[in-house]
Amino acid sequence: MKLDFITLREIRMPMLFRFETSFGQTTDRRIILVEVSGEGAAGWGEVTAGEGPFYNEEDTDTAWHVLSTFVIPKVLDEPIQSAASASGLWEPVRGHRMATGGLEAALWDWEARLAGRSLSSLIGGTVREIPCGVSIGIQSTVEQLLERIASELAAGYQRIKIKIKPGWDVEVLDRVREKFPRVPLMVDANSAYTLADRGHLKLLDRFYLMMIEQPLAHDDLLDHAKLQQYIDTPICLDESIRTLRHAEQAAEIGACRIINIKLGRVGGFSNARHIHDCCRDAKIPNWCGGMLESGIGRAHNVALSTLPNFVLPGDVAASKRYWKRDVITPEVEVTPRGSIEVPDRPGMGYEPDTAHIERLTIRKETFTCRR
Ligand code: OSB
Ligand code: MG
Repeated sequence: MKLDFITLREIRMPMLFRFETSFGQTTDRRIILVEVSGEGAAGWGEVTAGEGPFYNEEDTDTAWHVLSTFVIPKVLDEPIQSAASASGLWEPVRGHRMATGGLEAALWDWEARLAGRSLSSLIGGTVREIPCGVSIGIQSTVEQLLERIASELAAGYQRIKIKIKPGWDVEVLDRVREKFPRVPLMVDANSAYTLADRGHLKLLDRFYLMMIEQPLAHDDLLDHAKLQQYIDTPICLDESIRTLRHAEQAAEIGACRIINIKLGRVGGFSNARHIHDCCRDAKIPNWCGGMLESGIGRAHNVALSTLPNFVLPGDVAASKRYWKRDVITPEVEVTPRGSIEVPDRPGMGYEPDTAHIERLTIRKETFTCRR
């Protein structure tokens, strides 16, 4: 496959709501979009890094720096056999997986378009309609949270995830379960607790949650294994699973019963597939996590969610939950059943709205192949 150029764009997108987690708040996204172009087709990817290094070590500016300085020059210098093998080109780069994952995803979209196939089928996806859940941030009051839950359920979403932190957990869940005793419910702590809180976390067992996501440190496996021994609620790991090795080790020591896979966190589709296969063999169910993506990243999440071990509803929701106007056409829509019908058009199955993207762009750089 012959690339002609790669373009990085930073776009700014104001969110429709403030999203609060145990590690911070987001209202305005700064998103890097990666466009790869050659052989008469273009592919698009999204870097899912946050505005600051609080979910993981990356942020929008580190991703721009690493891509433009170390990764893109290499990719334009060497021939590319396939998207599946492309990550070998930047193998010497340690970490920075959201940066490289955005480029890798663009190469997959490009390859799928060149082959006239859907991205879902190219990665080996089989599911035609994916189940959707929503992630609801920490609210100012419990009443507000209860209202948000009611409106998401009315929109059809199949499960509710609420963010928790010390001081916003047991009492809040008491109120949620009082009002919604039967709703499929889970919580995400984004590493807000330590193993010393195990007695407190044990109190969550009475809410028969589907899972508790990432209760302990972002880079820990061992304490999660100890906690999983102590509580009945299944632990789902998010932040802690960055490589295939982490998934293998988590399975081996029983650090979790569920793993959420995020394309950026693991550095793209190739790594995501390896982790997926490991989880399938270890009988650990997967679901697709979200990073408040624009339509480009959202479209990639839809494709990823079609792999067969993605059996639980993901945090992949409709464009209109996040944005006044998304950067793709059509926008990602959710059925009244709370699902997304997977497009079978070529590539990611949604077209980048380049005119709108251009209006949102605050920085742009094109790197041309000189071979
Ligand atoms: O931990 O899953 C998370 C958003 C930003 C950073 C981390 C997380 C999240 C979400 C939102 O939960 C998921 C979404 O709706 O995109
Ligand atoms: Mg999470």
